Amino acid sequence: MTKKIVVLISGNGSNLQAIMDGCSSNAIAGQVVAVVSNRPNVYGLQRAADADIANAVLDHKQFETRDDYDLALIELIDKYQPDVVILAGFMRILTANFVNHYQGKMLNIHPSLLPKYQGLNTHQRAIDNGDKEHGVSVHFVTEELDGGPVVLQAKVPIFPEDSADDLAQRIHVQEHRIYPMVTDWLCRERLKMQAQDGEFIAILDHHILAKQGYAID
Ligand code: NHR
Ligand code: GAR
Repeated sequence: MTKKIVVLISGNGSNLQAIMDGCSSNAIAGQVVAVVSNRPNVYGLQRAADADIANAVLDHKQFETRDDYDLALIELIDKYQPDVVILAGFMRILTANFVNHYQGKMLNIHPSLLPKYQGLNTHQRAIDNGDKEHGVSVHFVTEELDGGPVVLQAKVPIFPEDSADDLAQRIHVQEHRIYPMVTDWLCRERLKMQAQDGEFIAILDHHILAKQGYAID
C-alpha cells in the first residue's frame, strides 16, 4: 500500500531531502516517484538525480498564461499517477483548476504560524512586527493561497538579535521534522480533507483538527 509521491520544488530542496529520506527509511509509507521544478538548475533537482529519482524542469517563463502552465504541469505530473503531491518550497501560485485536480491529495509547508503571514517574506515580517514567536505550518492546498486547513504547526522563539536568515534556519529544523510526519499520515490515509459547511476541514484518525492543526493537550 505504499503511495506514489510527486514533489514540486523551486530551489534547494532540503524538505524534499527529508521526505526522500523518510521514504527510504520507511518512516513514510510512500516513495517519491518524481520531482518537478519550475526553475532550472536548482539544487533540489540534483538531490533527486543523486537518489535515482525521475526529475524534470517545467519553466513557467516558457508559458504565456498561468492556465497554460498549470495544464502542462498537470500533464507532466499525471504521467506518474501520484497519490500524493507535495509542495516543498514551490514558489508559483497555482490556479483553481490545478488545485481542484489534486484536491485532498496536496500539501504545502508554509514558514509562518498560519493564518499569520500568508504569502512571501514571512521571517522578515515576523521580526518587523516585534513577534516573540514564529513557526511553520503544514496545510492542505486549496484555491485560497496559504488558506487551506492546517494539519500541524511547530513553533520557534524569535530572539532580539535574530536576522531573517537565523529564523529561516531555526524553522528549517522544525520543517524537516514535521513535513515527513504529515506526509506519512496522508500516505496511510490517516489524514483527510473534507468539505463541511462551505469550508474545508482536516481530519486525522477520524477526528476533526482544530484551526491550528493537531495539538497534544
Ligand atoms: N497555490 C494555491 N492555489 N494555494 C496555495 O495555498 C498555494 C499555492 C501555490 C504555492 C506555496 C506558498 C507559500 O507557502 C503555495 C501555496 C508562492 C507565492 C507567490 O506569491 C505565494 C505563496 C506560496 C508560494 N509566488 C509568486 C507568483 O507570482 C512568484 C514569486 C517568486 O517566483 O519568487 O506566483 O508561501
Ligand atoms: C522552506 O522554508 C519552505 O517553508 C519555504 O521555502 C523553503 C524551502 O526550502 N516555502 C515557501 O516560502 C513557499 N512560498 P527547501 O527548498 O530547502 O525545502
